[in-house]
Amino acid sequence: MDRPAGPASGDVPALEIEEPVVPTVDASPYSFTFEPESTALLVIDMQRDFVEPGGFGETLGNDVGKLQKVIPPLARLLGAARAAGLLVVHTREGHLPDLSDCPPAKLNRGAPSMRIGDPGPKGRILIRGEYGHDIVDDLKPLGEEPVIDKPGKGSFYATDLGELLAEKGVTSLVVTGVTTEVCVHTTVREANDRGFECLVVSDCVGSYFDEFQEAGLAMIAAQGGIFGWVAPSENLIEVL
Ligand code: C5J
Repeated sequence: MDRPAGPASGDVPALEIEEPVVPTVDASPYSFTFEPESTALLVIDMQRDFVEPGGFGETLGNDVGKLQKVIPPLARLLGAARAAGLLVVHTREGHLPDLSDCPPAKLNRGAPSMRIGDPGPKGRILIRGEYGHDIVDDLKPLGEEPVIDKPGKGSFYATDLGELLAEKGVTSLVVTGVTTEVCVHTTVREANDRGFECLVVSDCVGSYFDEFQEAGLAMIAAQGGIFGWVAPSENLIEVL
């Protein structure tokens, strides 16, 4: 019987199959691995209202300078993530001009120097469309990057973030922004329940309170990573 031309099967050289390199970040409580195609960088609420004088954060009696140290490392990470082709999603906390999406409990709570909607030096406090509500210049979103406006602390509540991430095939989130124990935590906790693998970047999240920053990060990685992983930006940038 005719045999097909070519070497006998025993002579076929073994094919060298290259394993794809999966980026691995040195993180706590153990290494975080991710596929860049299914990972998004989430930049939470880096708005003038939280990080600059005259905004919502300051009306609550906070030292906004504490959040400004997040900007340089986050700008570097943002550059590296964009260069690596990661999806970048920004969020902004704020309300409609008529306050119809602001629960009375949020509006009337405490004794701030100005309330949500009051006129401040950067426009009406925490109101969409105002100068103070927008993202700081150093972290300005690029045209194609989604910006999610949210009325709450969590990034999923009353937004289409869940649908957007599903549509883009995102399963892992690199989480940055402010504040660690409020909007970052609320978002990471829900993201974890929704099945996302979350890496919180320790020097790219910030709090007005040093003790909350420390405890907030510890809570993420405690109990074997109950909400996710924590690593400094340099460990992530190294592998992007
Ligand atoms: C707060 C936020 N702290 N973005 N908002 O009220 O964390």
